[in-house]
Amino acid sequence: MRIGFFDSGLGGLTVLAESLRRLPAKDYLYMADTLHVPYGTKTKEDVRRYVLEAVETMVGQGIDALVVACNTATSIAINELREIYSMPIVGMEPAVKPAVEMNRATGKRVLVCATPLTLSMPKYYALVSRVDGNGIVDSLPLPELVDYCERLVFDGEELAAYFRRKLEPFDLDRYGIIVLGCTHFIYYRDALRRVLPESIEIVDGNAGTVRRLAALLTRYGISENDGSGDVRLMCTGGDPAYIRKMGIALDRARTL
Ligand code: DGN
Repeated sequence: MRIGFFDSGLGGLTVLAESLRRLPAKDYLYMADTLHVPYGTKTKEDVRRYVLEAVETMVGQGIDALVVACNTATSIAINELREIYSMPIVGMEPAVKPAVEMNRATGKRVLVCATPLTLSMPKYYALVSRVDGNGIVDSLPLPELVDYCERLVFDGEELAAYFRRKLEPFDLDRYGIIVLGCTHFIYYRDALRRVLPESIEIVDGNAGTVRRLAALLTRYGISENDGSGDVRLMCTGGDPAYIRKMGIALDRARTL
């Protein structure tokens, strides 16, 4: 029984790392759509096509469950994937609901960081209008962060300056939580921590996604312990240099 994880690039490895902690005995196939990364600045139609093609390739390699470890791909293609395939499928969703609930007592605002495409999709509007009755949620697109990640730049002064520039328009004392709504952004918890006031919490949806995966496997009658912990990394285009990069990023993700 093999679980497929899919992302445009290196971001979904942070979700895979969480799954390796929670479900270490499963077998995994991770696919990065290297030929088309980044998704967040492309059109909806193009991303839809890329996702369907990549998942078809993964299914051809043999997977029995799928985690769409990309918020952008989830908002565009998850419904269609569920119509096409009968296997368990889990997607990502920015952790806006828990963030709003956590902030209820303090009256502070929530800042959701994601790709421009995720933040412009009806799925995101629907989520925010469902959970944000008091209008405390603001959004910040950070497309350049995906590029930093794909270049394995996880730290340093250039990055700190980038964060300071992006956060400059916000009065951070009014915020209680920052939501990382893109799987590429999970690598930047520490770097963000260093430029944020200590009182701001940083949350993401990775643990929740893996909890949903485990619950879904149970519902499908699939045991948590029927694999050997094998991890296979693939990418569209099959560039061996990119596969090596994925290995480096996965090692890093496992330390987060
Ligand atoms: N990692 C993806 C996400 O969670 O939205 C998107 C990155 C990208 O391709 N822009």
